[in-house]
Amino acid sequence: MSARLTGDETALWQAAARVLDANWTGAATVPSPGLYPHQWSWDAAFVSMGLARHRRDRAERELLSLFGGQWADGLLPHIVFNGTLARDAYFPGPDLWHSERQGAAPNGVRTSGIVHPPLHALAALRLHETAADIERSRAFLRRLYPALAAQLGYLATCRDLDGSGLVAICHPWESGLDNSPAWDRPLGALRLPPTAYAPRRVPRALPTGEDYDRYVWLVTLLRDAGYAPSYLRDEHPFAVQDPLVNATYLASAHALAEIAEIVGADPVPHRERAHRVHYALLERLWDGETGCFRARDLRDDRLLPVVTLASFGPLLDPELPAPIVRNLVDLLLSARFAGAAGYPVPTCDIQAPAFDRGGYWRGPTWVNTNWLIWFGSVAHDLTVVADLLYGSTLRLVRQSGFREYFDPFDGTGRGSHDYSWSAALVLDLLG
Ligand code: 9WN
Repeated sequence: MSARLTGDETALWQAAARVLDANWTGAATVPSPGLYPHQWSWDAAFVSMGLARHRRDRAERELLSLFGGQWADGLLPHIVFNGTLARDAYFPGPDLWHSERQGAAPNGVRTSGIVHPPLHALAALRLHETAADIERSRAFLRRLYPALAAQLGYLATCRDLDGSGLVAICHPWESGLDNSPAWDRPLGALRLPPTAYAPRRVPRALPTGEDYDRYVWLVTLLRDAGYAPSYLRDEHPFAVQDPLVNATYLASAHALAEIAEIVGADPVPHRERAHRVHYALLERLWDGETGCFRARDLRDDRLLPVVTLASFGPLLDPELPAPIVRNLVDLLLSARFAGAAGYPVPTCDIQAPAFDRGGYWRGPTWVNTNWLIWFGSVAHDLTVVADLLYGSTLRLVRQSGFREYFDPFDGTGRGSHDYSWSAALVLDLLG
């Protein structure tokens, strides 16, 4: 804990640390007690950055434990299941994915077969930047470097479906923003067989019913095709290039170049990859007419209509051209986002018909997405935006606790209590 914290900040810091302690299983951190009992990939990246400020040893173990679920082809699964729990502790559990039938999956641990936003190299570099013992930290990076390189290598080889340099998600869960209104059109275009795929009683508020059937049906398609890259490229009905996912990919490629330098490896391929993504983001996902980034549906090669906070993801690109940065700041501060929300940044354009202030990833404000936009704003010296997000995020947790998500107008807490990334990223913000 930093010595310069005020009394109030110290109390908040200690409360956040208590959440992380309670959610630590001995090897990793669960996203929240009860609802999410396994380890999730982008959660682990966020959580490790918070643990770095509190329990450095656990920050390293968090990432190592996640990478213990990595497949031989580099795929880093979005869930690594805790094998000591009942198989129905969470739906969809290991029996839906059947990773154990895949030759590339690790032995002894069951996982999902899809990915999450690849934030891990960025997180590993942040761990290094905040390390007290640099030698130990360097040794940790040396150990993790091949796994991080393999993770980005998998994405470049198996998820660059159109050869543009951008990676595609093949399931809404891969975006981390499960029921974002951005996915309504591609999900609506699926020709779902007349079968109920998901249990009717999924233990959560949203999303349920038909959406959940679509999610589970997509998993069965991926699983039955053995998660094969050729199937993903040529046949799978859901393939979307998302600006936020690609921005995290770009930021991690830059971070990996820095890590390569620290561990004595070659940084050039990672920088080249980041530059390719930079150009492809501008060419494929920037909509100059409306001044925002949008996701592209690869199955009909059209940009998707709804503007969500994923549009601000490319602020994570340190080379984003100044006029585009200005456009994004105008959009962020307008009545469509922060201008109308007392607690920005809402997940969806407030003026869009799909906006739903309580609807999970369809309107509420989340600590992790605020952190990403804050982090990008700091790198671009956007002091007004960075200060706004820093202040409003801390106000949210002071008012409502470390909730899963929040009402963007009045800050009411929603979803799970004691949510790990909400606590972890507050530790990172407080520094
Ligand atoms: C599906 C764990 C995860 C987060 C996602 C969030 C939610 C799972 C679910 O929980 O997804 O992977 O059951 O809805 O959308 O971002 O990583 O916290």
